[in-house]
Amino acid sequence: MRDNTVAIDRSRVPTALSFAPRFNAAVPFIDRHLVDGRGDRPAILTARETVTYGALAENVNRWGNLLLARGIGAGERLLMVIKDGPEFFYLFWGAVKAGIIPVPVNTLFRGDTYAYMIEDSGCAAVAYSPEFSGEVEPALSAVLERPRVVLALGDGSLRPQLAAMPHRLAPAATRAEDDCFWLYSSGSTGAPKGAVHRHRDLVVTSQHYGVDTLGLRSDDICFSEAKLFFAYGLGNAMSFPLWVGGTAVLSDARPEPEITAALIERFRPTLYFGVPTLYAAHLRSFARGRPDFSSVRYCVSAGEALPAEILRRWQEVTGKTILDGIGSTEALHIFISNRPGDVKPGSSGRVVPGYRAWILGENGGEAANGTNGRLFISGASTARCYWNQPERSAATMVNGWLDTGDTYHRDAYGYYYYCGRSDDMLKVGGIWCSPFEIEAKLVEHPQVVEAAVVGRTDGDGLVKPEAFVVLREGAAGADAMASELLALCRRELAPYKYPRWFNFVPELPKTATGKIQRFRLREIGLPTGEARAAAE
Ligand code: 3UK
Repeated sequence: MRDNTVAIDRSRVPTALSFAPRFNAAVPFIDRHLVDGRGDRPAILTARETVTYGALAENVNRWGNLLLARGIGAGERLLMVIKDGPEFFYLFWGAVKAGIIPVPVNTLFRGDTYAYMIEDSGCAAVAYSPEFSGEVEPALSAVLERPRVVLALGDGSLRPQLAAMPHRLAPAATRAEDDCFWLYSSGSTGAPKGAVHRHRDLVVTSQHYGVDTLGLRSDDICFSEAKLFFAYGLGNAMSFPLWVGGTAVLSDARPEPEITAALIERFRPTLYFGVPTLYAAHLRSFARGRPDFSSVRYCVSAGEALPAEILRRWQEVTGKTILDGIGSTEALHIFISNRPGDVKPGSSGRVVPGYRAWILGENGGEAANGTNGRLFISGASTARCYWNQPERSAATMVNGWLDTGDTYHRDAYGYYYYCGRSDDMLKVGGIWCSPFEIEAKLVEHPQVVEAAVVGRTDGDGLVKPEAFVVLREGAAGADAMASELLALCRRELAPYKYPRWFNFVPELPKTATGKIQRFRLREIGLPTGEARAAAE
């Protein structure tokens, strides 16, 4: 095999992939399209510009050269707090091509989380979009060791430097197994963990899920409401379209039904990627006018379970189906999924080619069909480890299997059914939300003695945080306290993490050893006669 090629063996099922001894992912995802004569085709569409594959490749080279010229070495990390747009692609692929490790992070985080990530990753460089300077700049001042290079995008100061950079760049001599990029994943306790992904992981997800499962083609236009910093969005709107020579629609606007509708009507995507909370929001907005979804071939949902009722209503109103699939940051993308012509409402679907799934039962062996257990998966896209976390890596990545932390059962036909998490973590709008983080924020209020947060299902069948709070004697009334606590959470936590309901209770249910029994709060709900206030 020549350098930098991927061979796809279709004579075997599931599809087998093999890589040349030297392999840099920027070659098949970016440079290959020029060799294939696709230089004039659109790679990216935004409200402001169209970027062709030719322009993309040139910009990737200039940005990669800029990173090298600033002294960032191969294997060093570049933390990216970057909004969705062409620059995200240029930085990500410029780094990858130069052998530098891009670490795109959630742009909704607060300064303290960025400070943690700068220190944890030991990144040599931080790049950020101007919108996030209010959180990133204080983080840069707070860290023990300031990264050597700081790239503030957006003020135009980089433009002359970029223009002066060579428009050619030889790909760093990496292997398919080498570290390529990281994505941070949140856990139930403690700080986020950097999941270390390899060059090959992007190929595996794009081929096995993008092509073999979704049937992606070069005339597809992909629009993802999940942003690029999520593993879900990174595949949907970057690696998948780039793998097939298709087109990505990028927008830095908030994911809101009216804004999305306008983008869909303007760019006419053929694949639409959302999360259940957004499908529910769209359905509500249809009362005010229905967008034209006629260009869309398939809608995809992930991040949290898609309630069968939302799928049913969506099919009824739009005539389009939604393919629900479960993925994770550690697996990089979706490994169990419904597929075109094979949709089982209320199920996550069947195992994606290239992956294996295994449900650990209570007896320590494989769970029988219909019996709940803990879902493990294996496949060639799973993270090598968590950065600097040997214990947590060993606990999660076991003999080539990844512990998803999800409770699942499967039926006799191979369909998998989600039955909740095996820890206390919540998925809110498809994004991780730790109850402990919200509790810690609530107890910062001087009138709060203690607090517990659990997930409660709303009218759409989707989980949102609910708080149970014990107040000091003499504290203000329930409504006043609810609005104060709500303001505190909205001000100091990521925007989706505030409790939607507050319950004020005289005490929290605890075990003999003093541990809060969250399961009892979930099961019994609000003890009668206690004060309750809705935050919305
Ligand atoms: C939950 C689901 C039920 C589940 C992701 C697609 O969500 C993604 O990654 P995260 O690391 O979270 C992983 C966890 O989220 N989950 C995701 N999808 C579903 N639960 N049904 C679903 N369809 O708890 C899982 O362990 O944020 C999704 C592609 C890439 C991703 N990273």
